[in-house]
Amino acid sequence: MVPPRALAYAASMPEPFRIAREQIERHNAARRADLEADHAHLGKQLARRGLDVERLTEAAQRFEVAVPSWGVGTGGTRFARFPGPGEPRDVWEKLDDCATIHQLGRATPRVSLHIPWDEPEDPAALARFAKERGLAFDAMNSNTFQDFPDAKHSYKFGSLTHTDPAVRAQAVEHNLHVIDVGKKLGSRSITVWIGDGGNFPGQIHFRSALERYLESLRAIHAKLPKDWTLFLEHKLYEPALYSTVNNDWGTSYWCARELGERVLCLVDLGHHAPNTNIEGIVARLIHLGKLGGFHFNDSKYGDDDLDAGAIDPFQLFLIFNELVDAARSDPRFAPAYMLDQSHNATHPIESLLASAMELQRAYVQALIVDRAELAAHQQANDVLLAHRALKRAFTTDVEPILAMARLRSLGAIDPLGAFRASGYRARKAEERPAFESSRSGIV
Ligand code: RM4
Ligand code: MN
Ligand code: MN
Repeated sequence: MVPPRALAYAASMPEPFRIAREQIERHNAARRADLEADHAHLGKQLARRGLDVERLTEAAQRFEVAVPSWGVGTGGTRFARFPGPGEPRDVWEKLDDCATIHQLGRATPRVSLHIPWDEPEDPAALARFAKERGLAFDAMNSNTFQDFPDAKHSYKFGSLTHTDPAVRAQAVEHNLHVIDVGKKLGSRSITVWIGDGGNFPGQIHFRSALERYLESLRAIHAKLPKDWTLFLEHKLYEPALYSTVNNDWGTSYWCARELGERVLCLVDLGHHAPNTNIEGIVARLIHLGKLGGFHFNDSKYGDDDLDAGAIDPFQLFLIFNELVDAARSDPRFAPAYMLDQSHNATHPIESLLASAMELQRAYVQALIVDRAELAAHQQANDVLLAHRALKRAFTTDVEPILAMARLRSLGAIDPLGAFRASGYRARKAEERPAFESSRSGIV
């Protein structure tokens, strides 16, 4: 199947619709005076707390999180997917949507690709295409959790940990291929998440499966470019429903430690049992020097892949509280931030915009925690005041800082409002008629 964008080029069709700079300027002009007043007022309030609103606004402007290419397609559940009109049909159109997200929100300059879902025929052309749109590539993601038509071996019973060395070799080879593609795109990391595990007690020998995992990772690590990082992503369950090989942060940590310095742990918020203290896990991994990055999302029951901050914004804040705390003592501390969400019921562009904003909010709120005060209350065992010190930051409405950061970075004061007013959705629905095999998002 020839990708639609290639067809479009062939027929020299008009360039796809983009939101014009003037549209955003008009949108901002109508909101600017109110924002300036709100920002100045918040500045006065924060000054009373010894905080400089300008520095906070600059910090908000610097905040970045990568978007997942698979997040711009409509997601689905294992029951059904309800694709919306105009959803991207290939990696080029996905990048167009990612560019729109960054154009309005200014916090998402990088895209994380999934191979082979996003396999580029010509990586150099894709890299140019992204650059033209002000985008770069973040971590690459390998996929050995499903079978693809040309594959020799099936991953039905595992990939990197399969009992058959031939299947493991194929999975290792795939990861090396993903690294190769990533090198051509300017990426510097790969995230390995596998679905390997068992559905029934007795199916898998726990200890040998973990040894096989490590052995396969060693083979990948041996060929990892020197300036690359390998992220290990643990997950409690699913698709394996009884046991999973890399099922928790402890296992992930042990593997990362066995493998070497350039192997770090990646925390996907959805990959824990309900009510797990994820900020505690984050603190542990920071302490052990193995926190590599995040897949941000939110959840209520399982790996729900709901929008970051949608269910438990306080948890998100507490995670950023740990991150900000760690960055104070180590200026080089810079874990990779990525979103990993599935948008089943919302427009993906809107959800990704809103999610990046929620992360930025949690980050700025964490920046305004009075750490000296918090430390003093902790030292004195003043439980309630220590807690209040966090709550005071969490309940501060920092929206004017976020909006001002966007305005100063040439984004939209109200990205969702600007997106709705832009006509983007209707134009894409016309430009991108669904074709039979078009698939985006996770089902
Ligand atoms: C997994 C995990 C991985 C993502 C896949 C699609 O649950 O979160 O990061 O690549 O889903
Ligand atoms: Mn993930
Ligand atoms: Mn997941």
